[in-house]
Amino acid sequence: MINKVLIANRGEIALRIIRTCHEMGIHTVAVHSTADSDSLHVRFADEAVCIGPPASRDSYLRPDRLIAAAEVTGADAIHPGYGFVAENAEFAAICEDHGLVFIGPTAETIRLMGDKSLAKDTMRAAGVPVVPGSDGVIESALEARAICDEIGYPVMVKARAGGGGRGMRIVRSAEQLESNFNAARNEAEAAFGDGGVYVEKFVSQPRHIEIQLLGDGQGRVKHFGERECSIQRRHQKLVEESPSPVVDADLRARMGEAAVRGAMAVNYRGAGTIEFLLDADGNFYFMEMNTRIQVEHPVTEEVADCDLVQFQLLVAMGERLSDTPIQMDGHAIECRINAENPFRNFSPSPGRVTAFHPPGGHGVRVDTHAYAGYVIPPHYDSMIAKLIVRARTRDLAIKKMLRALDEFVIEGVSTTIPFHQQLLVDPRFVAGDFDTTFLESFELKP
Ligand code: MV4
Repeated sequence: MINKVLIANRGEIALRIIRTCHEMGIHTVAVHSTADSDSLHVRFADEAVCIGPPASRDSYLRPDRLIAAAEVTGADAIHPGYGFVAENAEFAAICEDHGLVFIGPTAETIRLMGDKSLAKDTMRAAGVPVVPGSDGVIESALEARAICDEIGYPVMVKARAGGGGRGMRIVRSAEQLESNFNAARNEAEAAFGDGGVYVEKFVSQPRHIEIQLLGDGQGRVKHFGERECSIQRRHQKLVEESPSPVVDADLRARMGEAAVRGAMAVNYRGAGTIEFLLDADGNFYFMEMNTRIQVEHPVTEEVADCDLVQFQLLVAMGERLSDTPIQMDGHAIECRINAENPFRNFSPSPGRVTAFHPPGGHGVRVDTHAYAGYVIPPHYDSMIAKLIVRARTRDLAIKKMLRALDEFVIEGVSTTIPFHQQLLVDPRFVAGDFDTTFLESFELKP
């Protein structure tokens, strides 16, 4: 049994986790930096512990301080949320060593999926489609040359320690290979202290489609359909939806089955996501596995009518998954509201929120830690709210989102609301005709 959970996070996700814990009768401990003393997660939790100064590396990223806070408050589990220590295998192992339940997969699984090359090898061995390329990491440009001549250009050189778009290079021809290969290796060594790279065929203009998974670590894994996440800017998602406008029941079944097969191969425990690239011909390929609850999990919760954080807690307590299939219904869209100025290259806009009026009504959900008078600190990411709507069809969901965006009042800081208002009336977005390169050519009107 878990009686008390320490939430090793801040912002909206800390609130999100506290809410589910309290519904389940589980006590909560918030941790916070000195910059977050007035945050809602501190007020909503049963107890709070200050773990350091504003910089994340001195507070939210410090395993020793998180473990000490859990020990002094008598917490028996730690929920990492997303970001910070959520995919830190060493932290998960430290929790286990201290008799604390890490709410997530085993340290072993986190480590395996954190190595993008090993993750790919694992998925290939499990029969999950992967992009053609090298078998594991490559030691020399000469070795890369032989593989690339076989698979054909363009290719991508990816860092084993990368992920989320970090440490990647496109190589368009054999002449560019040696210089790009060496540059990628040096960059990876400098950025991650790990120069291991691998190569694969470049998939042009793919969609990013991910499958939500839940495993019980006892041999059962379920999927909750897909999320369409192609609306991204510099590897930051801005809008997510479920279902994808291009995924039909057959493709969903095949992608879901592949993702479940991959997760079963590692006897996955907890909530996780398998990201796929979907090409223009309808072929899908494993890209990465995220071993955490993700920012965009609410769109799945809305269409599957479930609480994924509750599922995380239940499987962490050893509960088995039932084999009743997940029923999905309707359409959900999430817009990330960031304190950024979309007219100034999305530059951060921290500071005091002088007025805050979130939208409401049927099918509207706002996950936020902001309030009138809240001061957005400059030290953390700029997301201040997630606006999620749910309706019977995609068209109705878009209309509802536009109505909700129109109602949303946030004063004192710039936000991405005007960006969303223009995106959601773009004919290509409305038609579902977009891929991961869409925002490169999207022009925001002044
Ligand atoms: C790719 C790719 C095309 N071909 N791999 C970006 C994030 C990282 N997880 C992998 N990424 C990509 N890998 C091959 N073989 C294109 C991307 C990519 C991308 C993927 C998903 C969402 C947005 C993207 C933006 C640029 C590149």
